[in-house]
Amino acid sequence: MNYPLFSKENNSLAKKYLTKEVFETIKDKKTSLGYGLERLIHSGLNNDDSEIGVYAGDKESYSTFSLLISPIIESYHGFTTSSLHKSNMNPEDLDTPNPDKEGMYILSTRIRVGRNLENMPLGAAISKEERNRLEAMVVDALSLLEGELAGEYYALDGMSKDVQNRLIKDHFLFKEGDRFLEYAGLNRDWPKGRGIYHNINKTFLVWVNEEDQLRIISMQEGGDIKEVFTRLVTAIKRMESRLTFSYSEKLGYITSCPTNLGTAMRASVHIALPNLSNRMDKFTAITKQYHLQIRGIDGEHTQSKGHIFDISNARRLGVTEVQAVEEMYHGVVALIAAEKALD
Ligand code: ADP
Ligand code: CIR
Repeated sequence: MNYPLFSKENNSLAKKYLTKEVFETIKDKKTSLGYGLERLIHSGLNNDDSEIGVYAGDKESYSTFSLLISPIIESYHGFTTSSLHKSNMNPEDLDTPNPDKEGMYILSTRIRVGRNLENMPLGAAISKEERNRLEAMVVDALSLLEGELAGEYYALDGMSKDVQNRLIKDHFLFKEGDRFLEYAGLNRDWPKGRGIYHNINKTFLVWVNEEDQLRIISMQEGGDIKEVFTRLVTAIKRMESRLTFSYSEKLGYITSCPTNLGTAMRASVHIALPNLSNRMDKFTAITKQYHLQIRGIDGEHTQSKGHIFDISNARRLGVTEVQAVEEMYHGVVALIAAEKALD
């Protein structure tokens, strides 16, 4: 492999940290599965608007290519990869009273985690057979869920376009044809092996074999963050009685994209901020101070509509799950106060 020519417009962390010196040291390395540098950076090299630009093919990618990935992780999460990551999923420790009791600003709250199974390649390097086997294992674990969490699994293969599009539009299902995932090899054999589980009310959902093998999601209308968190934790614990998730002491839960390592948790609200949306300087000063990420109404790489934004915690590694949710909470409290002050 020759030194890759990232375009001038490319501002990804992959480009930033793949210096000629780093390249010379890692260019011929491969993980036991045969995952190499070319595949690792393929998405970033071909999507000039990538912010990160790498996708791991397996847990080993993080150590084999640490010269490149560790600075990316440290830059994104603000956490050194030599420290230990800590987990805390105890809902009793979570202090997040509803920041919007009158329901003026927050439309809905959603918390998701990414998970991948131990001893399996990640999605970028998984085979069709392994992916199908994994889907069956997940469906089997989901059959344990009872009460409010009880639901059904719907395979993407065979789902009508109408149903699929409705689920996407209503924010329940992943979109199709994401170009970042496409170049990472994460969309191979689509739609086979992919699907969604949800309970009757669609307050608990699991995506299977998209960017990560599992995205476990709890969501509902309004701003009761604790209820959303508690439901998520209950479901994860139950699923863990049958599935072992890939985890490392330093990197936490192993995920395809380094931005999701650690808690792999993104806690978000859909929130209407008409005043702040006309004061982007103020808006971004607050999101920066509170380590928040702003996404559009249909998720990552989409635009806001009707002054509604998706506001979530940016950091996932080096904070516990409780802290990640509380980071989002404190930021949202500050945003609502700033919005009110502009009335
Ligand atoms: P992920 O959250 O898994 O990183 P996306 O950013 O693509 O992926 O979001 C997935 C879907 O979840 C999108 O349809 C998005 O609008 C929806 N979503 C995110 N946060 C919320 C929320 N607080 N309320 C309702 N839907 C949400
Ligand atoms: C990028 O580099 O901008 C994309 N590959 C997305 C990175 C963060 N998002 C993610 O993990 N879904």
